[in-house]
Amino acid sequence: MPRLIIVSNRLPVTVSADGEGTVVHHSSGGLATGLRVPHERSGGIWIGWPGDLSEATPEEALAIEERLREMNVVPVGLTREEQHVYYEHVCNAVIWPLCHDRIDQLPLLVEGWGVYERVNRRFADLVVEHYQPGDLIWVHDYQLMRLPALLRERLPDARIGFFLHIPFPNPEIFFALPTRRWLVEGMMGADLVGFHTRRYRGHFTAALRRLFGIEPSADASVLWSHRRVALGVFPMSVDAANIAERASAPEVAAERAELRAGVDRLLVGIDRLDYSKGIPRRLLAFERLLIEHPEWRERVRFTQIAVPSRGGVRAYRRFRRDVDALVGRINGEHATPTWIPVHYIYNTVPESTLLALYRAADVMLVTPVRDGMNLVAKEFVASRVDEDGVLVLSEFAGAADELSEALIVNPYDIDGVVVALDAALNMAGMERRARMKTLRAQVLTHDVHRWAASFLDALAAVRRRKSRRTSGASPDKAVQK
Ligand code: GDG
Repeated sequence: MPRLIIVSNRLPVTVSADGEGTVVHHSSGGLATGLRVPHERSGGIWIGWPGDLSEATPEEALAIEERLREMNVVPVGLTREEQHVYYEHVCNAVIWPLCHDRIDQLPLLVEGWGVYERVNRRFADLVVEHYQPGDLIWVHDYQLMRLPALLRERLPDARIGFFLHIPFPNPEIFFALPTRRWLVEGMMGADLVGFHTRRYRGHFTAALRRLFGIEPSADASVLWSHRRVALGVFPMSVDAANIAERASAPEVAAERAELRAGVDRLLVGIDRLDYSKGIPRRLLAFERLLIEHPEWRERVRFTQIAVPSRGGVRAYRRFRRDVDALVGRINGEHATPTWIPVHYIYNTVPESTLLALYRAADVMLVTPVRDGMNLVAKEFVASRVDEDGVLVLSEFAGAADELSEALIVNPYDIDGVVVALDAALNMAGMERRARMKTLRAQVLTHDVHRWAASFLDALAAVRRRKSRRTSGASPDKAVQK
């Protein structure tokens, strides 16, 4: 197996230093889990930002560096200004909303691209410093869209892969970005560009056609500056067998029992508090269920975990206030002295509680208005070793392409969601099990290890070509700015 250089904005570690000591440990996110095996087995490195370490003393900083070296990870430093302009503004206030079709969330000033480029260059410097001929380089996500082209200039023969974890939007929306061409050129520095779904790849090829007048060939690759760039579809997934095992632990069963105490039916939602996840419409659908089907009053509870996210971005602060107000209004209008309909938790919960919630749910609500994949839906399915529980899933989550035995809904159609909720709550055991069996077969056979292996196999298969460099990575023909 060739050595692998993984590059992502955040490192797969959690580091804390507060002047009283340092703690560095592996994080458990989807990417960290999926790439741990190839990272360790290939003897490669992982390059990324370890988080804000400005509170660390010089001694602590040294201790952290030493620990990171042992873990084969290479930290990229970001100044406060870079965290603000590159990460909070360009990445999370501009590219993120655009790629989730939320052009209305854009700030008035769509700027900061010089800082975005500067940070991407800093990542490039570190990759070049550590690169050895024959290595595979795998760049992740929207924070590093310029990196493949910056690397191609300096490592013309390297095999470079890029995977986009969020949707690539319809060009009509993407073209609002003043830098649309420059970002696409950045991605095209790779040999293999991967998306979660065929739809996102289709949007990307439509953007290539309109910006540069190029068409993909039958094998979904395009010729770009004398190189062939493959455009692949790799739906990301979860460590399904491991989740199933952990969800079967006795502690999880005990916590599950506590969560169910005194509740006839439990609905669950688990999301970062992000406007792409569809939480307000989900709450309205739940409220409408209580109004139109009063038989569920005092019998159902809707537990919504909203994980604090991106508090440095104004749109997220505003969104939090809106959700707080909506939960307050619904509970205020519908609660009784012995029953509160919405159990809202603005916090992260420990992993065991997460698994217990998945196991306890009669109905899991995953209703984003747009989501690249959505791993929560797959984690829910993986955890249901009892083959029970109903998944209500938005057609606008990438996961809907694979999980067609879920009750698929349009999250904008609140009446339709109410019908699905009522159907889910009334579904007979036999149907629930039949659907869950099919869902589980899909998730267990298409797990995150298969995802990582299939991307890396495709990247390793890229033919190494002789260096026939052209400047930068622009195509020969341009039809539109
Ligand atoms: C992006 C794309 C794409 C959530 N709450 C808690 C907790 N979580 C964990 C879940 C899950 C992860 O966070 C969320 O993953 P998602 O995929 O649902 O969403 P994003 O964070 O938006 O991820 C998405 C993904 O990248 C991968 O490509 O699927 O479309 O937006 O793993 O379990 N974990 C714990 N406590 C919580 O309270 N421990």
